Amino acid sequence: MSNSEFFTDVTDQIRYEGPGSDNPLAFRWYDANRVVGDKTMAEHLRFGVAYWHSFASDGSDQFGSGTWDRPWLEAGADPIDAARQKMSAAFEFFEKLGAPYFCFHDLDIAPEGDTFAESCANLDTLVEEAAIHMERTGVKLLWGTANMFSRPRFASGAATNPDPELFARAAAQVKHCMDATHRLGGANYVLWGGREGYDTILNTDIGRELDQLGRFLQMVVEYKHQIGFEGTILIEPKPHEPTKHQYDHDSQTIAGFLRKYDLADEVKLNIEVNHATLAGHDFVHEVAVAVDDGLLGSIDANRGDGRLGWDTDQFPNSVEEMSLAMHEILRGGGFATGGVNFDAKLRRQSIDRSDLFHAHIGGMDVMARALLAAHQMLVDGALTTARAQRYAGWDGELGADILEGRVTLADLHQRAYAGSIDPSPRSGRQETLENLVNRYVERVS
Ligand code: XLS
Ligand code: NI
Ligand code: NI
Repeated sequence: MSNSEFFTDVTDQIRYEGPGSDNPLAFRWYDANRVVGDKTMAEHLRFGVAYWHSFASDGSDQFGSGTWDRPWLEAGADPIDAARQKMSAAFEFFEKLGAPYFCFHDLDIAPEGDTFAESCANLDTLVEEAAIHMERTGVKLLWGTANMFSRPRFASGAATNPDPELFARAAAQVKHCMDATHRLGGANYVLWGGREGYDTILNTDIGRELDQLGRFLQMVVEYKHQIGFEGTILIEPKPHEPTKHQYDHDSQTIAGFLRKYDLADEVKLNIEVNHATLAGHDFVHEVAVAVDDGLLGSIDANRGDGRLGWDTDQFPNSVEEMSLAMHEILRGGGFATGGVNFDAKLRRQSIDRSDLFHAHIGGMDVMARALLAAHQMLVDGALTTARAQRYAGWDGELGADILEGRVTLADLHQRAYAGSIDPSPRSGRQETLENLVNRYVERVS
């Protein structure tokens, strides 16, 4: 272990001790090398720590200033020195946690300069620093992304801005951030359209804005091929917040958008739990839609709060919720370039540096346990067999005749009229299946 400068309460790497352990600084379920099916837990889950909430934030909210103990964020330091300190702290954390990946926004790792050129130079400096840390620790990059929502210039959006000068500025920033991600061997590049939407329809031309967004994404894909970046381009759905309406509303909306702009073979989704909640969906719905449409890329594992209507980004703690999502992910063949990142933040009152460890250990254990339950459900066909039986008729003659266009409305009318159709209903067995899922969640070991 290299210099233990910041997280002195954690002296060693977090280890797996098993479900019987009472050690709060040990994994009870995440056993990186345990084989589940055809891969290890580490290979299935591909955990990534999100730089911004964990290292670039200080616990401030709309009503109050920072509360967390983060010496690398203290005011007054030279911005590049401070960014280097922050990076040392981050890599110390990744290494002690045993996280194989991290992910970042450009502005999380490097300070903005007075000009765009200066910002680029700052990013380049910190990217080279990151490359050294990555080499030393073996930690890899799950994805990079550009922050095009915090600064005043992007108040009216980036790609969907009414002014093409702002589109150009955003394009330049994404180009540079893609270069950085490529340089660091990133497995994916993410676009979350934080302000790609609108606050009021009174001043908004939706048709134009969607065409702009489509062209922006085409440029991103073209550039990816130009530089030979082999990672996946991912869009992260979110229905609103910060804008009132965001175009990347949910998985199904993005699927339609990608087809309209001829991007469906090039772009996949980074699906976040809390964003599904905001869209009025269960997380498993968002994942299942993506899996069935061949669009699953990666996930941001967090959760909302049932009483609060905003993106609270808490660390995941429901094994049941995550088991259902992992079941769909495994059904689709698991992650390819994607993984599980914790786009999750501590509560404002969790002020100790070591709270970051407890949060990630808990989240990783929840995901590991969910993986075990999901894998067993899939192996046993607990849900897939029930589904197959429920739709079995569609594999028969009538189903095939309908789907393959061999019968018309009038033909079906004639068959029903002649009494050769059996429309008697069958149970959907929801409660039986809920009990079954609960048994898998209870019994993992
Ligand atoms: C915000 C988003 C953001 C993205 C990356 O709600 O979740 O954190 O994951 O820009
Ligand atoms: Ni979010
Ligand atoms: Ni996110």
